Amino acid sequence: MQATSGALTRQYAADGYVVVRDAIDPDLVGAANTHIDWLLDRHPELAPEQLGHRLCRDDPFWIELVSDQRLLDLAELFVGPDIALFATHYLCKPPRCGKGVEWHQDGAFWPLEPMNVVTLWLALTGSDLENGCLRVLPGSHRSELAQMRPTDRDSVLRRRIDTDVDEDRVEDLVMGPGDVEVHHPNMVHSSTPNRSDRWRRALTIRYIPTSTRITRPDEASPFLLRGEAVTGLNAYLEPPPFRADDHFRSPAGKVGPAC
Ligand SMILES: O=C(O)CCC(=O)C(=O)O
Repeated sequence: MQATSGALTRQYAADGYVVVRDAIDPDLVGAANTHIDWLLDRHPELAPEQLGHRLCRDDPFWIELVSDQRLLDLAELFVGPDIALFATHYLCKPPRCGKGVEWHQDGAFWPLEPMNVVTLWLALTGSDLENGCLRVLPGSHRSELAQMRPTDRDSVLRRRIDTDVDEDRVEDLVMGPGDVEVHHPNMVHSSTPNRSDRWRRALTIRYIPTSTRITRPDEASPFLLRGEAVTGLNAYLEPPPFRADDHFRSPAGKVGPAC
């Protein structure tokens, strides 16, 4: 049985993250995986870890995906009813060579005022320690944003927080496709490289309440997804119209414009 919304927000407040099992159905997970394959074909110049949010600005399927009502209902528990997209990335780790992500707090990178934002991390394959699961430090969201320092590790970020992480307190989040992890911008987290023969794929979605100002709009992909905008605060993009020759069409027909 799914946890109630009260249980989810209580665990988030206590730990800085919470996992919701089977939030998204296998058809939509399958469609997102086919979308990733399509993107990788069209963008051989991009590493699978770096299918970044600028691509979503002209991708109707991607905007439909992050507008899924189940995801927005979850986001609403943490940011309220007026919800905008700030950014979204597919972070995919190929078998054997997929890179890890060093310890960090997301808020250290983001041009948001105030830092009121929530991440939904949607698992699109299984993830475990061998293929590159998320690792989190429960309760670390109560600490301030720490300084970052460069690292010479071959990781997605090439920077890490400049404080020690107590490995004894770390939780490794083993997740199945369709599970969603929700996390706070100050929560310290990382992920392992992929040492397995399997892909590890996930979609990160950063949702803000419309009362959060994006201070450097060129670093964002702002779309109003639910509720009302605050006048004069952020300039939202129009949802891209579907063009059959240019855009991905969901094979399952579950998401995306009708033919
Ligand atoms: O997907 C990963 O491996 C890391 C994701 C992450 O660091 C994030 O969502 O902030």
